[in-house]
Amino acid sequence: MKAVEEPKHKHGTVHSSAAFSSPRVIPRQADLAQAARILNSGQRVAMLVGAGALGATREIVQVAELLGAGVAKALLGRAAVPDDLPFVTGSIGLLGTKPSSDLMRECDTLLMVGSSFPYSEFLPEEGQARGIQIDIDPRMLGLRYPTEMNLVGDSVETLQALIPLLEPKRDRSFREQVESWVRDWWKLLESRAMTAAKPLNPQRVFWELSPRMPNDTILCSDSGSCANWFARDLKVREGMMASLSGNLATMGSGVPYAIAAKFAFPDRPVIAMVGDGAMQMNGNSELITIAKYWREWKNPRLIVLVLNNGDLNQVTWEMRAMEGDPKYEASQDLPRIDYAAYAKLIGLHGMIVETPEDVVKAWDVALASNRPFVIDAHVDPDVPPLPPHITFEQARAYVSALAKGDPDRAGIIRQAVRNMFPRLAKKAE
Ligand SMILES: Cc1ncc(C[n+]2csc(CCOP(=O)(O)OP(=O)(O)O)c2C)c(N)n1
Repeated sequence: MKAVEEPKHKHGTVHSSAAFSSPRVIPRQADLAQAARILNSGQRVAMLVGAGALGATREIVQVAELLGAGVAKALLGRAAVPDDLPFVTGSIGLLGTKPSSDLMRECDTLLMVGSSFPYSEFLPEEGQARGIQIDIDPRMLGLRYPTEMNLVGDSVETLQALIPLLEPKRDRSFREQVESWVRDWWKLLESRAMTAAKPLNPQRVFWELSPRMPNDTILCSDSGSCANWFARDLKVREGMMASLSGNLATMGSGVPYAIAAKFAFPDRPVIAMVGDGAMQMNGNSELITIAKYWREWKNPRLIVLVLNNGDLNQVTWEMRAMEGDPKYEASQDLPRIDYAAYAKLIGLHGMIVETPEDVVKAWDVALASNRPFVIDAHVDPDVPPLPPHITFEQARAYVSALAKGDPDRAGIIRQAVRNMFPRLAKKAE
């Protein structure tokens, strides 16, 4: 017997179905063969992978191995391939890495998989590279780069069908070049993270997290300056998940994303990275949501890292770099709040962090906590979220912002000197 009486067919009623079985979408063999010919004839192959490649880790790695390619990642594909592989160049774009930028500048062939990354200045010049794109959504094909081969297909199945057609590249010199860029970049990031700041360098907070994250961690970033450090400094490993508001870049998404992650995966640790502006917008209220539900989660570990810098910092830097405008305190300054005390007030745990030693302790304590934890990190707003290749116009804009009387100019100059000449700065202190 049916539990619910079905409505009778009559004019104005619509009787629909919820049955779904995902289709098998793979390109024609002739198109795969043409794509393989292009990839086989390339000497310097770059891959760019996005959210559509998240389930295709094994296939991406196999293709990269065969082709001696470097792999760059769009932000939403942050977890598509792990960062501990020597040929993974990391994020691309304004929040991206130098090796990703070099990879795109030096390649002669580009294979894009499941990515809608739009910023053309970070993609190869027209005529420089022959392009191939794979996407399950035909509307995305050829939209970002004048690709000569566009394949509609599921990333896993399409790559699996392509792999037998690929010839292993004998000449590994480009791969070696990519790996040396990647090695140098990680060293540079480490030295930037270890640079002193007042009171704390935000890059240090992210740097210390990488080796401490459990294997099944889910990372959720907000859209402030944390997005830079999330994109560059964290070493995402296989099995982790990582996301942020990739298309809209909306503030205030970090804590709600983390709550959603806990409901979807209550047994996995979740870490949200959020600015103080976003906490004041909605993050603090969402802590109340966490306080209401955390006892229902099998694993109570949910950490909210607050980058407490008293500033709407990402936009302060954008105004300096893009408009040449000094910081406008009336709109950029934020009231100081004690986020750790607020967490305790509503029954969570929390800790203020002001020194590098505190950072290590805070991650260890938070990751072992038996309830959600807020790390209130007092970070320096004068640490610049430098783009991978600072352009002449951006450098000129910074200088003109300072010349126009930026209230933070002393701190910015001190921090710039420390970043560029770390040994010299140490001696002077
Ligand atoms: C809803 C929304 N409003 C405004 C912006 C523009 N915006 C991007 S980052 C940012 C400042 C973020 O400040 P905060 O959360 O304190 O992080 P910080 O950059 O200081 O680390 C602003 C205003 C946005 N992306 N989304």
